Amino acid sequence: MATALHNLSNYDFDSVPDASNMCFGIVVAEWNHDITGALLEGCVKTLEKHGTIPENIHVKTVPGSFELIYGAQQMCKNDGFDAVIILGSVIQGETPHFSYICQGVTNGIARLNATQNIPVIYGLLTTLDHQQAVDRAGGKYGNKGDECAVTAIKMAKF
Ligand code: DLZ
Repeated sequence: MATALHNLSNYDFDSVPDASNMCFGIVVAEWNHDITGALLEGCVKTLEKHGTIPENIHVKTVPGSFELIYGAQQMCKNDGFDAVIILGSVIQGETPHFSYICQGVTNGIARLNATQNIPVIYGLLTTLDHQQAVDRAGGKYGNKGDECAVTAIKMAKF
């Protein structure tokens, strides 16, 4: 295993299984919609690139990242989905609110992964400012939405 993984970057975009028979649910937060919209675009484009048909990509929005937990839990009840992806962007402000939301969402999604029957992929950007989010939503560090799509396909095959 160690040898097989030796030359990979963080994300191996080359050995992604065929996703033409897969079905995904995506929950997206409306807060920081310029960022979450870009994450969604990358995610959908990457799922389709690997064969998923548009009819099998089901997108629902929630107001903020904290609601991603409930949204993902509801989607996990859908027998037809192979994986659920959450996409959100929390940007640090002047109060500790940032930490509470980040921790709440992280713990909530971790709990779903431990209790539900399908994987829930964690696409939450937690950044210190808006530019760091832009850099990770189609900017100089790529698009976390693409990475979530690849992760969802690989985990659906797990
Ligand atoms: C309240 C809030 C704040 C301050 N910041 C963000 C943010 O940066 N990103 C985000 O997705 N949501 C934020 N929210 C909204 C909360 O996630 C949530 O929607 C509300 O607290 C209502 O439960």
